[in-house]
Amino acid sequence: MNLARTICVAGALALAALAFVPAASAQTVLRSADIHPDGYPTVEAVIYMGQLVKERTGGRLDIKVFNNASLGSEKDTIEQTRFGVIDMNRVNTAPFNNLVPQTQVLGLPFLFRSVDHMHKVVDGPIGDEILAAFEPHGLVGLAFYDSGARNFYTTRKPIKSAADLKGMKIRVQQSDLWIAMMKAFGANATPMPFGEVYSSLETGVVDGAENNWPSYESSRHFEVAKNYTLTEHSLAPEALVISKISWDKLSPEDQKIVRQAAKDSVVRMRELWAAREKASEDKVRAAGVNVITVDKEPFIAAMKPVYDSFVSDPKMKDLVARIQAVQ
Ligand code: GTR
Repeated sequence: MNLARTICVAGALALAALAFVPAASAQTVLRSADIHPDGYPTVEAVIYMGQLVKERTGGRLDIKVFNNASLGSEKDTIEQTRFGVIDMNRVNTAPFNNLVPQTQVLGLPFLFRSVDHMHKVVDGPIGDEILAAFEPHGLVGLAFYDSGARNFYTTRKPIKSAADLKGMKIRVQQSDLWIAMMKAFGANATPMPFGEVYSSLETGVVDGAENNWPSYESSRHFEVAKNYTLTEHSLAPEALVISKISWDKLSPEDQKIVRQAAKDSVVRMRELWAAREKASEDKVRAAGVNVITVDKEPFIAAMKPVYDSFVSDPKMKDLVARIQAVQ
């Protein structure tokens, strides 16, 4: 543990005492983190979940969303959620990969055949199994939200084939799986928080990044990286979690309400997501982005070493086989 991390953990523990303070009215407000701006589907979905929770508990429990990364980068807020400083968190599954290895399976390149296949997996027993895997790490998994397909975007050289990625510096989320994916493409992975990507693209620290249409649009990355290549290499969904510390303070009845409201918010989120994906695509196309379609086969073939090293133990092999068998 380095010094910065020690200080961060110590600070988190000190602050933990301040979190989850029930107001004088005996109302408990769960603080939920998100890096996205107002109106983004993940933000709206957790606000909606809060309305459900408030109604169903007669106002005893509520959720307040702190979005725009106001509580910090995803990696930092994950730590704070584990320590109970932040009650809830909506983060992509990738930053959880190193902590909760079972989440890696959801980001595996080209694993899901379609969005429908991904929905069937996360909505079924496999989804519940992966949500349960958060618990030994101080978090309770509540739901998975859509995040669409991730595509590459670059500032200068457009990616027109898998070979074009060779030697490029590509920003990835802070996950060993994602670093390995870039390595297998022959690119140099540069892990960094989402908030640093715009300036890194602008100043040439990286040649490109990858994300879905809504994040590419809302972050304004399309202004500085105008080549968007439809590789659709991962459907890694978003995860919604609550701190185990906050969870244990809730009555069993309220835990049930929170869990159900999270599940109910998934339905709303998917509607919002579909609309936003379209709106974001329209917006960036209208802004003149160079949208490139590619032959996906060489991209898929390049991912063999990732499967060889990340799907090597029997448990992971079994999980992948069960996902592939979902019709
Ligand atoms: C977005 C996702 C964020 C974050 C971001 C990133 O699609 O919603 O949670 O993971 O990508 O690339 O850092």
